[in-house]
Amino acid sequence: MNATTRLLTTLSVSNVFCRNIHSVLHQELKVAHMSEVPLKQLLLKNLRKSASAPEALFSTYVNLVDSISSPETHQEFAKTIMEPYLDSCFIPKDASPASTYDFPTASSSSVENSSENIAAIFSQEMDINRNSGQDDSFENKRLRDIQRYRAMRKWKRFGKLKQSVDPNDAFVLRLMSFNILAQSLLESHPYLYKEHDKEALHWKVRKYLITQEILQVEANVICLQEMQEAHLEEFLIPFRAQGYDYLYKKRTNDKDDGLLLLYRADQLVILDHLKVEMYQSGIEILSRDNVALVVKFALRENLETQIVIATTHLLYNPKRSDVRLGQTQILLSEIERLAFLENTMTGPKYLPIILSGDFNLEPNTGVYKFITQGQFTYQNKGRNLETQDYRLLSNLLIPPHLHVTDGCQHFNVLMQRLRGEGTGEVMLENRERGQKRLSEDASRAEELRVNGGTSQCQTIEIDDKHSVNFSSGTLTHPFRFRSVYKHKNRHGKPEATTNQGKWVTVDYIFFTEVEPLDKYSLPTADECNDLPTIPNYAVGSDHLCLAATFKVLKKKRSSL
Ligand code: KL2
Repeated sequence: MNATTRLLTTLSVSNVFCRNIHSVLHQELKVAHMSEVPLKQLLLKNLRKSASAPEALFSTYVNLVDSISSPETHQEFAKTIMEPYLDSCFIPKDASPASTYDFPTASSSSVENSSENIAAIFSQEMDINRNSGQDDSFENKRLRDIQRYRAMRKWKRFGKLKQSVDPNDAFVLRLMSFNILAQSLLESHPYLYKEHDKEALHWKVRKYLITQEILQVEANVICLQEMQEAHLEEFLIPFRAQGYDYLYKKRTNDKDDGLLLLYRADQLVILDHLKVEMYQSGIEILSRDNVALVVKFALRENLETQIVIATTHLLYNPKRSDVRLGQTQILLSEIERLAFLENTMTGPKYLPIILSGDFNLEPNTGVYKFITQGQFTYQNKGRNLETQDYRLLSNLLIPPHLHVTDGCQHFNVLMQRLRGEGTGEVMLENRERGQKRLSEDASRAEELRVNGGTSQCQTIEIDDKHSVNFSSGTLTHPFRFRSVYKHKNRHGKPEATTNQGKWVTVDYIFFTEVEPLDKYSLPTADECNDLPTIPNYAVGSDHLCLAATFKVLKKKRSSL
């Protein structure tokens, strides 16, 4: 294990770091000298992201060390004054995990061996009953944690009666959503994992637990967030073997993780898909690297039966709910163009939609209300989308030159749909598709209709029945999303999907036009507090997974 890896996987390092801040500063300057990385920008970026200055400094240090890839530099680094006290945070090289965890066949300290042993332990399906009543060893405690976790995650039916589904009438679709915690993110925020079992943080151990839990749920569609690109190929192996195919979309720019959507290729066919980038150059509110996948599926056995499934991982920064709102507006406008079926007397008709992922926002906050109620006024709210008395948002959220209306529709798509005019081209840039925003000439033609340069509210009539708004201060969307989870148990205790200082819900499965049959129930925050902080030996990520089963009505084949 080289010095960098050791540094990054150290859990108590930030405590040590705080005690040795002078050495770190000295070291940071030394490493900065060896690196091409602009120290000031990096530090500023980390200050923005971190909860405290020491954490920012430590992240900067880690980033710097990580940026230096030559073995000589690592050697140089290994010789430095950091080493003695970093070493003290690690299991010594020759220490066997057997001494700590007493794995049945553990004989070496390699992670590979540890994970194989863990696999062996898990596959024996918990010797816990045999062991209980004997010594209260660490091993027994761990097995009890696994059992307690499993007891928390029962499948619960919607409604009292068991629904029977006639396969001639409906398809049973099970969807899972899971933020699996990219190892790179775990390693770049080591101060978050001080209290954890070190061994449970190795990617091999976490990958095993994550894969086991996903496969055991037997979903037809699996939406994963924080899939590290470098881990993708090895991660796919068991899923490929089970007949899953996939789409992957990395977050933009320098991020190395993204969204992985796996689907059962023997049951579902992809008719169309969008790899959505929220990043739009030169626009502050859309300057983050978050992405989404929007996929139009058909049943392989009945191609007329279609559904749109989308997943995303929105910005983390707890203070910038305005950014998450702008990102949601982009995402919903992309879902809108893929899910659109037809205009009817009562309004547009859409395919069934399931939208899932890590939205980094809590129930009943601004963006949640927008998604579930279809309307939200941001004007005169603070950046957290709550009322506050300074730095109020104006009527302008995302700029009109993107041609995304306040109703979450692409203006050009609407013009083509309703008037048969224009190219129907979307004005979002997309680096993966090499799609720039429309050239000046093309956009000038569009500007005749939408004044992209103004921040004034604009209303544009498309035909005698349809008009659209830009920068009105209020967003709407045409979908009636419901959440699978109600975020509280029957006693009113809040459920949780992750721990952000406290246990909270930030992951969701929203749906329209399908009938939920059952869900993989979530524990309450209080119940989560009874388990060792995740990731642990029962849960491989810092989020809990969500899953639900839906009844998708089959289209009757039109008889000739
Ligand atoms: O909460 V998350 O964790 O949905 O699992 O999504 C983000 C955060 C992820 C991608 O940005 O990285 C995590 N403190 C804690 N966690 C952070 C921080 C931070 N300062 N920055 C990013 N993440």
